[in-house]
Amino acid sequence: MSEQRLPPSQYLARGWPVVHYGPIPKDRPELWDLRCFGALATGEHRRFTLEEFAALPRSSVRSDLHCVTKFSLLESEWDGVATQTLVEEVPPADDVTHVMVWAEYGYSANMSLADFAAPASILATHRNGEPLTPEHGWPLRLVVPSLYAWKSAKWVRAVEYLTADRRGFWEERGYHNVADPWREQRYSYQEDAGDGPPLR
Ligand SMILES: Nc1nc2c(c(=O)[nH]1)N[C@H]1C(S)=C(S)[C@@H](COP(=O)(O)O)O[C@H]1N2
Ligand SMILES: [Mo]
Repeated sequence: MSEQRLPPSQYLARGWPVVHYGPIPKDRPELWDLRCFGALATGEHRRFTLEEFAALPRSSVRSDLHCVTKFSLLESEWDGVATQTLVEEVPPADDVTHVMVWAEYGYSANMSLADFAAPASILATHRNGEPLTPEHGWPLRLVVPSLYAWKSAKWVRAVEYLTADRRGFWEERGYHNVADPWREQRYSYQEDAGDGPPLR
């Protein structure tokens, strides 16, 4: 059962490992906001306070996280705001192809708009009924199960709509621009033409 949900070379995590680069941000709800910028249909930026974000329609999905270091966390129940809901609330311009998700301290991850807004993708506040803990991304983290988990940014603060793809934090530092775990797209040297913008 679970075996079929494990992409090649992945193993089942014991518990829920904590993986990130840099410090865990302080929880400062009064300063928190989520910004949407870049190529919006309206041409105007949008900003949600914690309260405004909490008023958006909520969803729940069951999905997996696959870390490029080879552990996978299977079948979590994530609650939050579906990325589809955000995209409906804040429509991108017609020529948007990708998004850059921004987190605290300048962490970023790029992905296609299709992966970002896929039905299984969610901006999560809870896992298995429990609020996220600070080390897992409280107050808001992305979960995009179709891509390696470095794309599932914790401590999300902004979503930028892009009309051309641009590399995020790890995608500039040797990791694969697309990062499909089922195709083991781990490193940038595996990229084919068209998988991403040129590396500098
Ligand atoms: N802001 C931020 N988000 C991040 C990371 C990070 O370094 N910074 N690491 C990513 C990586 S590599 C993984 S595997 C997952 C791990 O999520 P977890 O700690 O909740 O298991 O978070 C991702 N999100
Ligand atoms: Mo990871």
